[in-house]
Amino acid sequence: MAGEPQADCLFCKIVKGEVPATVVRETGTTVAFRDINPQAPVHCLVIPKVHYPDAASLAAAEPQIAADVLREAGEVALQENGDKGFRIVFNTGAGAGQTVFHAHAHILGGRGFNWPPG
Ligand code: D5M
Repeated sequence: MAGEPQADCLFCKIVKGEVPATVVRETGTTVAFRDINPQAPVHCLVIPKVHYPDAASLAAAEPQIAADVLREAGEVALQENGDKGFRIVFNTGAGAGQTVFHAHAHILGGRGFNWPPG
């Protein structure tokens, strides 16, 4: 069923505590943890506890939870990087570099960023 945990999903396993992660914040609907392969001094992921393959499908099915992810992105940035600014990235689809197919927001901070992004 849509949103149900997937047995073969790494981030569902983090939600269930079956795979360890350095959790920095948790709410009823989201978990935020440090990225294992940081691309900036601050690099956290915010994921919904429900399973959707990407941010767009999450937003279509569960707009309130998608809003929760965005709100938590701001809270994580504030907690980890103060008010110095941050970048939110939603890689969506393999062609855009997505490698884990459970919706997640990258929260990046602590350095400068280029535009257009790479
Ligand atoms: O980003 C997927 C991200 O997930 C990538 O930056 C590495 C991160 N990752 C993968 N495994 C783990 C674990 N176990 N803990 C923390 N972070 C992890 P994507 O947008 O799909 O390319």
